[in-house]
Amino acid sequence: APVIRLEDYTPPPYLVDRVDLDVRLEPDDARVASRLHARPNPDGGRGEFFLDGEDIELVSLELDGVPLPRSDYRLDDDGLTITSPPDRAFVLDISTRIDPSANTQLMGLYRSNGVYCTQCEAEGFRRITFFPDRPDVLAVYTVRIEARKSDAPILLSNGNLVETGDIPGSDRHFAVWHDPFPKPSYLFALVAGDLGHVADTFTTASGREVALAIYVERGKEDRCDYALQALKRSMRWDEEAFGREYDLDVFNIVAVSDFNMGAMENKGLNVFNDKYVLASPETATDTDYANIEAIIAHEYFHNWTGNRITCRDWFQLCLKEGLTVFRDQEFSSDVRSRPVERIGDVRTLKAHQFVEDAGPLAHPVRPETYREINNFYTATVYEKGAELIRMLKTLLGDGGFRAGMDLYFDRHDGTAATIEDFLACFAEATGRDLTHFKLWYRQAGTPEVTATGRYDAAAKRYELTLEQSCRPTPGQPTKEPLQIPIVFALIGPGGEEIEAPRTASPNVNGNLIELASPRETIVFEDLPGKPVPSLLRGFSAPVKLNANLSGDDLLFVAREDRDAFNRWQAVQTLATGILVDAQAKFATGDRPDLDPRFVDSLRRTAQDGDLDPAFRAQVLTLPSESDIARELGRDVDPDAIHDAGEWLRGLLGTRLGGELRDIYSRLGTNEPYSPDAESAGRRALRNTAMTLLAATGDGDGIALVERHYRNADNMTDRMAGLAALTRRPGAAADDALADFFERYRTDPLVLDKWFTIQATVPTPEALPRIVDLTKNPAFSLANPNRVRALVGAFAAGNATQFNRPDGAGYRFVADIVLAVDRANPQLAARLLSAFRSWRSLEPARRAAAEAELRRIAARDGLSRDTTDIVQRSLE
Ligand code: DPP
Ligand code: ZN
Repeated sequence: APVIRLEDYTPPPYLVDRVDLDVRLEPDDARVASRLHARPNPDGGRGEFFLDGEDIELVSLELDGVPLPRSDYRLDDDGLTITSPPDRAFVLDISTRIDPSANTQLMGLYRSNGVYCTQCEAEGFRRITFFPDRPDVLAVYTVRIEARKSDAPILLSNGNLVETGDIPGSDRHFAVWHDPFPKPSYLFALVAGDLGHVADTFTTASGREVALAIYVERGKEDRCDYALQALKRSMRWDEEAFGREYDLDVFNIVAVSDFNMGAMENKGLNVFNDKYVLASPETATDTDYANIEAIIAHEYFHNWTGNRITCRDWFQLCLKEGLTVFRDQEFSSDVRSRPVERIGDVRTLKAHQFVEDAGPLAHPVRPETYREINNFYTATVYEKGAELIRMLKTLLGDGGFRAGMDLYFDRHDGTAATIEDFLACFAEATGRDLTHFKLWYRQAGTPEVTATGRYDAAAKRYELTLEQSCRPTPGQPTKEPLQIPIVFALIGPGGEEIEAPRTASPNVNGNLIELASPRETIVFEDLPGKPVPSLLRGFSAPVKLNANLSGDDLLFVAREDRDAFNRWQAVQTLATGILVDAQAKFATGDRPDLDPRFVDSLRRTAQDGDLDPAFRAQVLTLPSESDIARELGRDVDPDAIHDAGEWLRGLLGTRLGGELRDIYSRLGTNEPYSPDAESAGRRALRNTAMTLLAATGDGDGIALVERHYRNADNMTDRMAGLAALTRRPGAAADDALADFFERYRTDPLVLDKWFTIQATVPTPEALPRIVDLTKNPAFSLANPNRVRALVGAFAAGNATQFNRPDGAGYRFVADIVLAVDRANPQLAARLLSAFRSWRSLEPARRAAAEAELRRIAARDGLSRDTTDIVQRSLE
């Protein structure tokens, strides 16, 4: 596949102002008549008019009502070229035939459980009709859908419904939808089928009433309420936090069971993976509820950041995604607990984005080349993209940030914009020069910041030296220093914050240090005593900080810092140090020991009733195996890391046994389940306590977990119990798994949890069992959720077994990648990216992983998606 380069961007030679679609649906024969009102682009070059088209059959083609002679166009695998279009406005009538049932890629128009639906981002519209399928061609769409009433009583598309009717003398009917807002083709959507729905209304700040509905497969209507309420909260929040109102008369959401992504923000018709809509206390965990709320919000927020203002080209993907992730994170922080959200977001960032940045798939937030855009819906574009917006806000302040956003909405509404356009709004609104900041978009890799402090007691002076560096990433051997906002405080010996410490440094502004050079020393004067620095508060920049704090200082920060994030971070840093040492000992057969002061620190947090239970749960949750692997960075031995984690959890379960039992019994409740953040926080703390008690492996702990599983009256508790029981294979685990299957055997989304639990059992029994599960009738390689629940969870969440020393884990995942690739390349490529850390493994595993990557690379007929990932992984 050719490399596509940002620097090669040219404006489209022809624009399309209006698209009239007429879609007639049959399960394996859909006819699409498309009328394009096109004209030469005054800002574009002249010449041929290229319309993308893929896997579709051209039935007829007319220009201004006259069939176009064969000599006036070319047809090839990529699309249709009109060789000499008129030099004035013209109308193209294109009719095509497609087979929705044969579409296993889940891009374009396909059928999912008997429901017709579409997915057009990034390049799916070309699988429906011939069109200049690029985001800088914005058109107003009118869509007529026709289908058999029995097959598809519900007919939906973007915008507002303008007409419905029956086709006389047949069992067919139609609906016409009109979307007045110009949009790129990737935001087109159509859904048709026999769907149930729930409805509500929302009145906007200016008093307009919007009809809301969520459509689902029949029988699932009673699981939509939480999503519907979350939608209303999102709509209100965007008015309050960003001054953005909804703009159509209707807002529809559809949940389908076969979907490559989480959800899709099509204008007025969001299409969701059912996993991120459907919830009831019996079927969804607290985490599911939180994800539903965040993703409903995310897709809704795209209405302004993505739809009203879209991207000029796919290199600008972060323009909508990073910004919209930032917006959904802020929403969740406002409706839940801000520090707990931040901790969760940072955990996610480090677990996915830092790992991506450290391996062969590293790329800038705004990539400058790609071969397959589907492979750039990444943690870097999304999560690091959101961190860049957060830094911008930190640097400009709340007022400056809001002024820049207002200018952006004002100036670019209705257009396809770039990162340059976006940053120019903030520069203009605040008078700040953002030239240096822009490097964050161009330079890949996780910067490392090292801090060294020196206190001169006689002079009452504290010198803080900050250094930054960044390792090479593919295509970027040398790195330039970045502008890094470090929110900080100096904490005095009694735990008090030293207000506005005196410094002559021009790079300190209140509680913010702006580090812009490779090395900077900041001198603080007139201090009351030796301070402990609290740096990178709230994780103010996506960097790896080495604060060089002693164990005593970290314990002090864990206890005294007013910044909750840094209290949590101090405990994580201590735990990471303990686990890194312990895994080295386990690797050589030694026994580690544990500093009792660390245990005391956790005990204090566990018992502190003034703290939010959700926060206490976060503090008691140790760094994951992948956190430790990332910390080590090379010659990783996943078994040693696992042993270290088991040892530490078991020891904490024993040493904190009394406190944990106390938490467990005190937080038990007879109240009916409620998914709100506070109730969820109490369950999180109680389940964390239970998990630590189970880790001791003693009879009492196991008995407690068995009771916990059996008595659970909601999915959060039941899953926590099942997860704890299945860590150790045996009769108790098998009984619980059999019980769980019987309870939920008819519910695919819940069975996904059952697949995932078994995929992540950290013992050698896991792999043969997973191979067996691929033959279970409830499993299907055709359904992305099933594949991710079993194979994806194994590859990404079972470090010891995926990385089995005999290479069998790699072989299994590679086999599945190859089996899935022909039918669904996006899914295959996504699974394959689980190999991205292969170079950091110890030599034997490294060789075994490489052999599987090479086996995939050698396969004929590999998709572009998978070829791109495998080649970059091996480079
Ligand atoms: N649907 C995906 C998202 O919302 C891609 N736009 O992030
Ligand atoms: Zn998005």
